[in-house]
Amino acid sequence: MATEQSYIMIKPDGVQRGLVGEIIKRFEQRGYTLKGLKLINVDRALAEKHYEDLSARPFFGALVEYICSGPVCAMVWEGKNIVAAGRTMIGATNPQASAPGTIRGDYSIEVGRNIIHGSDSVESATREIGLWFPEGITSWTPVAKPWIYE
Ligand code: 3AN
Repeated sequence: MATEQSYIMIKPDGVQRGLVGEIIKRFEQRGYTLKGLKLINVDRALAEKHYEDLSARPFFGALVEYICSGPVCAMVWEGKNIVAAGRTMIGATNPQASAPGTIRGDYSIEVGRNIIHGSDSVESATREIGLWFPEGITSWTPVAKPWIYE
């Protein structure tokens, strides 16, 4: 099985609202493997680099301010189809369009406070993991793997 990884980040509003445990629980219980985890204050340069594709959008300044406004929980999750499946678990960008049962659909109301980020493609995931975890991630294989994958 090709292992896929995604960069998942709980944004400052998710951390401040005490949703770190709930969000980690959802990915763990689904069967995905946590490969990187840290709580960090984000500097402007890193936030701007992460969101560079959105630099021409009118909300870019507010978005960078928001990401730098408090600690974020930066994570790498691994498993089959984690990029697309992670996006499904997270829900639509605008929480008003996020289905109940998704993270955004259950815990957020506004697009500018949508509590979590997930890579939107395998290529973005590779770029984002390199950006947020330049020190590398942890190599391990969970013993439960044969009970999650056939
Ligand atoms: P997603 O996070 O679902 O991949 P993107 O990459 O289009 O969505 O947007 C990145 C982030 O920019 C969103 N998570 C949200 O915080 C913010 N954002 C996107 N669209 C808007 C908007 N119309 N107004 C304010 N913030 C926005």
